[in-house]
Amino acid sequence: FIINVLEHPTFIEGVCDTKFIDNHPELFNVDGNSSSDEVRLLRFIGNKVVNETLGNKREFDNPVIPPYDDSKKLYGTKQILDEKGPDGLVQWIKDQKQLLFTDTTMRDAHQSLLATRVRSRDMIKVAKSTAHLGSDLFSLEMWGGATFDVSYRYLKESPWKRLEELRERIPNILFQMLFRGSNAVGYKNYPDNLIRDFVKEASQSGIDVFRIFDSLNWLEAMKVSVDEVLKQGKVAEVSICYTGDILDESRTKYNLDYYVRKAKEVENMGAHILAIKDMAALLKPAAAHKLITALKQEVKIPIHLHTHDTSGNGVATLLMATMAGVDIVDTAITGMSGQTSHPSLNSIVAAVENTDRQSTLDLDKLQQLSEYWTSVRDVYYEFESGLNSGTTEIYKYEIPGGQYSNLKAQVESFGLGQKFKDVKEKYIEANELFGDIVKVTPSSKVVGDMAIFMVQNELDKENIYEKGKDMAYPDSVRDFFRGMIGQPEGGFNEDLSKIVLKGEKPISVRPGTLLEDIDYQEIFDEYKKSFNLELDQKDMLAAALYPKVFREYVEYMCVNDEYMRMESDVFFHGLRIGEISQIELSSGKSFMVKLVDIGKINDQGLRSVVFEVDGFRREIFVEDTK
Ligand code: 3PY
Ligand code: ZN
Repeated sequence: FIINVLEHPTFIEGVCDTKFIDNHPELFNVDGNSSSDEVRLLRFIGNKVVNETLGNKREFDNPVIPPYDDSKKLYGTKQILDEKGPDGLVQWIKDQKQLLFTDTTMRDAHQSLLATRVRSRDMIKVAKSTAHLGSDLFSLEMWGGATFDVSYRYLKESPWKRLEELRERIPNILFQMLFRGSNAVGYKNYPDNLIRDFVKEASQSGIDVFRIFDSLNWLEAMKVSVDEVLKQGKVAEVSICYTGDILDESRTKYNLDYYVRKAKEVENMGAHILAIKDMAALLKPAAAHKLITALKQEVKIPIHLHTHDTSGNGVATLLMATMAGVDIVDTAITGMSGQTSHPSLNSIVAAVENTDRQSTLDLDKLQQLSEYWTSVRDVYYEFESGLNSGTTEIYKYEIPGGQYSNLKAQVESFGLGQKFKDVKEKYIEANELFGDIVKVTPSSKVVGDMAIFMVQNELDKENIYEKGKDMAYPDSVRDFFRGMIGQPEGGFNEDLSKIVLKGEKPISVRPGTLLEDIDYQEIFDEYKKSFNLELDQKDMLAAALYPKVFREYVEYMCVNDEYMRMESDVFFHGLRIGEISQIELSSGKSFMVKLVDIGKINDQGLRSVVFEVDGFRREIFVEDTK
């Protein structure tokens, strides 16, 4: 008989230490003298097998790690930064005629295609090949955005380890992260000491280029992060989020003048690079040409363009921007490109061949990297969006790609699944009610929550002031009107603010100035007391950013091992009957595991799962929760 570990009284009290399993052998019913890490491993695989695949795991190709010449000395943009500093790097960028490339495969590409689920294992395996075959890349975007949250929440691995392990294997290419300004790598404003300490720790662990944005393009909110990046001697790449359509003369709020004005402000802030962040793929090709042409005339710092390929126009947008003189473009390796991801790196490299913007990247080498990623991607098939083609619907709704699938799930969770189209229409109306705001994490959530609320309560932009005046609005909407997300361009809709806030006074200063500093000692003491763990600075930052997620991660680690070295097909799908896998634990210990048999469900709701571990038969019983 097996007790569910999560229901064990000691566990519920949250007073387990990392030796929980060793102290509670009664929780497991394993024949033979298995060690506790072996038991944990078999339970992990047994659970996948019983509750997810029932032995019907698909066959996957073994991703081929592209070969490289190990004797070749690596030299790249990272050395330029380390030797010449950020200003020297900026000068080097300006001296280049060639178009420079960022590869987003390890961050935004999988955030946009596979719900951010790509594990460190798959990145680390190809890291050395990437260093050699992609040595002429400007940067690798491999951290930040949602990767931090998802690593702890779903992958049960430390994002800090990912950073360190990749850095060790890729010493020559700049590492770039997406930093949400005052929201760091989270969804709300954090105290200034947390922002500064995070930037410091990330710099020391290997991040070189910080792409900083604010979800309302409110530059005030980015000042602390920019200041800290400059202090750390790293590259401050400050973003302006693109919204609207500068080609549409009837839309006067976010027109060319707006972007030029913002770009000049960014330059005056001391940014090294200006990023145009087109997170919702709204920048049409002709608009890109017009925008980049104007910006190149008005600002001296290099320009880095980020767009997505959701509409199918992404390649054209990047090429038009290239013709207008953009310095650096964001792309993803072909196998991880297109649709909600980014335009293909390989395609743009091919497109600029034999032009004055020709790149020194080698297409044959990029092809090998692409084949690796195509095989890896297959293992993550469950996380694919299911879209088979691009869509121009995004121009109408302006919903960022990352939000689209989340919003659909959110709408379904409210039992409004059949009303998704209505919610999308209300998204447009909610945005208008807010005075047309920039929509990206977290401001996009405010608009999404409002759209759902309007559908639920049959509100529209006319009747809301009367019908909606006594209603309680979603937390995110109230936070927005309280000024906790920042100040939108053109201010708030005062009439709407009154009915949402019901007398509460909004703030007009940066929320960070009102928040108390994080007390690290308090976090340290809490984890020491609850788990007998002594957190280091990186862990404390994670605990401060995501108190609940990080605590759950630690609780999970009390009863499970970290499987960063387990192959992803085993991590997600377990084993097929007869399949053998060599599984290495983080401790360095390794087991040869074969799945022999899965038994029928017994009257206690358990199934027996028979393995062979290093040649010895092992049987465990797993609760069938399906
Ligand atoms: C993020 O904030 O994670 C984004 O990718 C926004 O575009
Ligand atoms: Zn993006």
